Amino acid sequence: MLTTKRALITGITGQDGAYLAQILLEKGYHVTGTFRRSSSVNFWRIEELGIDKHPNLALVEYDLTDLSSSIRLVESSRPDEVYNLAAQSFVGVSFEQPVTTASITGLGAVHLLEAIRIINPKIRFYQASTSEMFGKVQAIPQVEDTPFYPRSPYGVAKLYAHWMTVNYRESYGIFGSSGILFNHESPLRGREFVTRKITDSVAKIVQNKLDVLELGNLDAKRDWGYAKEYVEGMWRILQADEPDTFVLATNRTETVRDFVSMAFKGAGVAIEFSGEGENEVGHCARTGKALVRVSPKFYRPAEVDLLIGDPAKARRVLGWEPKTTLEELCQMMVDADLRRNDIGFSF
Ligand code: NDP
Ligand code: GDR
Repeated sequence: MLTTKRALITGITGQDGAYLAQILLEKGYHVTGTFRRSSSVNFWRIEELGIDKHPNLALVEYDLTDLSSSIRLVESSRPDEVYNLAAQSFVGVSFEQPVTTASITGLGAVHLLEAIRIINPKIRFYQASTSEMFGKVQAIPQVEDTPFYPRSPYGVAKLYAHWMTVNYRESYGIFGSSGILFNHESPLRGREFVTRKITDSVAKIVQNKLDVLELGNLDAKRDWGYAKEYVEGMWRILQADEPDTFVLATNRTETVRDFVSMAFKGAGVAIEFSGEGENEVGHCARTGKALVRVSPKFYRPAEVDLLIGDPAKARRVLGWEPKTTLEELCQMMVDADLRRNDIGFSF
């Protein structure tokens, strides 16, 4: 049975916004998705998913940093559910633009919470919280009540938005829920993030369009899942009986180095690593050619060394669990990038 509900998604031009719009449209929702004004707005993700011209999808220009626009947006789109996915979401950039990051990623959420409080406190609100809030981890694995210790301006901004969501829940009875999502990837991931940078570069290397993949910290460990499954989790979080906070993760962690090996393997190349730190090199096992190098320009002033989340609460309360393995996810991304690079796809 299709729903007649209305949803507002901020950040529909991003990875999660595109997948979430797709699954909500499939469920019958009327979806308003926001994009930012720029000289050339890029809708490649919703185009690739084939939903850009869906009759139940309205695309609206919006900037999260503006309170009055937030009020007007919530008023005009009349949502039952708001999914706040818009953010300056790149951790590396947040060190260079801490104030912009605070304004978009932190304060932006409060603009929407205020709009909901003023216009219709019955609207359900989803905040895209992050495992980056655990930062320098205080327990392994991380769960909903593991103490936070963010390690970047992005993590700090997200923690502010997270607590404001809890605060509006407790102060005004707003159905404000927070998903603490661990890294989730897909063929729609931005190329600045490490997994997609790797799969895109691997595709270019095997097609002789790139010599070497340059990366930063290969020792960082992440809990990587498949984005399409995580946006389904966001929806479930807003269908729960009570507003709450949930961890979505796979409970498996691997290093960046492991992901590099997996991606090359997916393209038929075996890689061997030698050396340490800045001198570490990944060679083709067959030819000996250096295909991966470390460049300190990709190091961060403070690093999150290890993330691994236990999604037991989401499994118990929401019936949510990840299904796609990291090997399957990596292969899906490599295959998509091989295909795109082959046909000269322009993003
Ligand atoms: P993306 O970076 O792919 O998408 C972010 C979206 O926010 C884009 O549509 C972007 O628009 C939009 N945006 C940026 N600044 C503004 C602004 N000032 N006003 C309005 N919109 C803006 O992120 P993801 O899809 O990967 O992530 C979705 C959310 O989930 C983010 O909040 C992220 O921080 C969070 N998150 C992501 C995780 C992940 O692993 N992917 C894990 C945990 C949390 P534009 O295209 O114009 O830049
Ligand atoms: P992250 O993702 O910071 O976890 O944030 P990212 O893919 O950028 O980095 C993961 C780890 O890889 C290391 N790394 C590199 N990272 C990038 N981007 N480029 C490199 O060349 C490189 N080399 C090594 C990083 O140092 C890091 O340890 C993502 C974002 O989606 C956030 O918005 C989200 O909240 C978190 O995931 C959960």
